[in-house]
Amino acid sequence: MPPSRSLIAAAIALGVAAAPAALPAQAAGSGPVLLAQGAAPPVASSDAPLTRRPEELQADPMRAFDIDKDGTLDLAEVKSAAAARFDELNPDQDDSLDEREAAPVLQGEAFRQADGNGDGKVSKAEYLAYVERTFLLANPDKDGTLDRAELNGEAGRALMRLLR
Ligand SMILES: [Ca+2]
Ligand SMILES: [Ca+2]
Ligand SMILES: [Ca+2]
Repeated sequence: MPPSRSLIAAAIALGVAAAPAALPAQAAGSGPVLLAQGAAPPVASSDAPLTRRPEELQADPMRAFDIDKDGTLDLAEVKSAAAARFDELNPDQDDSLDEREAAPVLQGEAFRQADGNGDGKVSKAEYLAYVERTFLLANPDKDGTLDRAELNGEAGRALMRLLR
């Protein structure tokens, strides 16, 4: 199995489950990141998507990325998946993708559109901004979520190619 798929699943699972679990590891006040999580309940939801499998990503991206399981993808869910995909494509962690690194998700004109400042690299912020623009194109009814019909439209399919 390609390691990339398990990375996505792990990143999504971490996003859901890691914050409450991390709290007891350090005393309160030890850092701004943990402080921001201070209001989280001590017990993590039992609904963490630990059973998500790589095949699921291929077969049903809705189920794979729909963290709150409401049957639609909202912008936060899409950006969470996009951030995980970006990290996966950026093993040197220099916060930007050159054209070669970005090739699995952005080619040619799409790469140039995503490269907002035209420096020949796509930063994580630029990638997430491009993902957000694509999300808005895929959501013509402007209700804040993408349903299955919208995901199957042209812009919806383009958006899914940015996430996996
Ligand atoms: Ca959802
Ligand atoms: Ca750039
Ligand atoms: Ca919609």
